[in-house]
Amino acid sequence: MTIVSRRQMLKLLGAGAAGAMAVPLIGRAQQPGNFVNPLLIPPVETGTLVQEEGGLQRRHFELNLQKGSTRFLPDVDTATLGINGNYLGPTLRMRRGDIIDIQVNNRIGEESVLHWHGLHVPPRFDGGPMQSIVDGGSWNPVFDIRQQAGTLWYHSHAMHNTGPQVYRGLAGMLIVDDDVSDALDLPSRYGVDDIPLILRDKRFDREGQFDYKSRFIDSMIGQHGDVMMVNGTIAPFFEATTDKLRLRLLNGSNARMYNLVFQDGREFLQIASDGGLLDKPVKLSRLLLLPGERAELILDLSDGKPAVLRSQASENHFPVFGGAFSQGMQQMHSEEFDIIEFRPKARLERLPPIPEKLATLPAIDASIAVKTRRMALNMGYGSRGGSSTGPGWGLRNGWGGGFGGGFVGINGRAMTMSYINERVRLGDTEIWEINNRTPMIHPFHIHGNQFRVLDRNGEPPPAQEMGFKDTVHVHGGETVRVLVTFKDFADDKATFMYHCHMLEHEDKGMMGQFLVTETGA
Ligand SMILES: [Cu+2]
Repeated sequence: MTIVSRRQMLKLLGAGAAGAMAVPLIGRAQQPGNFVNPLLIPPVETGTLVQEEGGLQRRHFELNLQKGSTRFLPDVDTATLGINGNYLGPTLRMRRGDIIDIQVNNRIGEESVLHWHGLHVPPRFDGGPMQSIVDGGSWNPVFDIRQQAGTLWYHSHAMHNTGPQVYRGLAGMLIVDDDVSDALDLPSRYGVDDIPLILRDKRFDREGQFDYKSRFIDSMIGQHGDVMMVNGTIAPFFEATTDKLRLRLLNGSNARMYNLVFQDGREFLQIASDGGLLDKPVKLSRLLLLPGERAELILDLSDGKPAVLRSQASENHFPVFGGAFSQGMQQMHSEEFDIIEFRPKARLERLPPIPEKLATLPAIDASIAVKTRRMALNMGYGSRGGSSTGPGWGLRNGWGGGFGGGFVGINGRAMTMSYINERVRLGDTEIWEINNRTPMIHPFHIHGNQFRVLDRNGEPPPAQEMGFKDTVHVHGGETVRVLVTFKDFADDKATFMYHCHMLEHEDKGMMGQFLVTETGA
């Protein structure tokens, strides 16, 4: 998958010159594994408190979507987008009970909008494509925080243009705090023992600029890059001063999945999923994280040895078939690469043990569901077999028929702004049955409300999927059922979205919109 060859990249990097950096490329058999750059920690933005009449106070944020340039590679400035900066955005920090107002100013030269991924907010303030902000315009959502502490994020949700904008940098982390999590004695010093990790893969062209979707395969399996970054840092390391680290992982990649392990096979604890703390820590040695998903992990460094986080090959649940699409999928599942090294200092501060009880989550009770709504994920593919050799893509390469028109959708429809796919009654609990009728894995995201996973192909989900989630991965051919309650916010006009979080699929139409109304009609 390497477009810039190693030789070209080294040339670009001025190999031989003093201070030249070896860029570890994904997809190479041997990773250099030399982590040379200190991990950048995004700045925190807590907003400013504004007093209102009646003793209420608001937390006011000002977010500027802007153009910039960033030096990822030595001696090359890459054109990027950022929020209050050149690339990515600050970590927004808010508290349960806060009244939030956010002034979003769009100055990027094209329409955009910010979506608060995982926040339970009214649809008109959710930042879907309906709230699109023209270039030079502003948008001012106001909402209060009604959910438990957790690691969320925010990103562009521009119609047909989310992939390119997020790729260039319109994304950031959003942390919700509350009294329950504060009382737990978890590592919580941001940038010291509580570390944001935004995982993104990039591909550069020969001029050192982002190379987006230059190949047909990029729209099929989604945009994959060959340079791994964390918080915009290539080949990063983090020097730990404590014997435990809380890692807030966000898969902020357009399409790449991570099958996370530590190189030495060490176990770790998962303490939170998308929507916040689990009821108790889950011990794992491997974690699959798809685009849009988050996980909070506890890494134990008390042995004083460095720990390297890497992505391992993952199981492809769909049989191999002929053609370029299948080949791309196999590559997606087989790539292995290093992500970041955690380097313990000689003397480590000892932190208290991780509590055995974390949050008290409501029981998962499917019997209160009033209906089951079916969501079939579709891609037009494979109507004709064929050889994977020969020039070009298309019929002869087995990705023919349906994909000739590039169809990607849900329940046989590609998203259009003028069509409301589903109508839900306020307060109802429903089962959404997500049936993946494609050969590839997709992360399915529902806006507005956190959900619980009921089962995968009829089997109970693993413990780490038993907490609150807003994005769930569904393997090729698999059926996943989730339980979701549509609380608090009805609106006759503004819709919520549901979609695949592989952004190239979302942009092509693997998305739909639903209204929540008082009557459900
Ligand atoms: Cu998808």
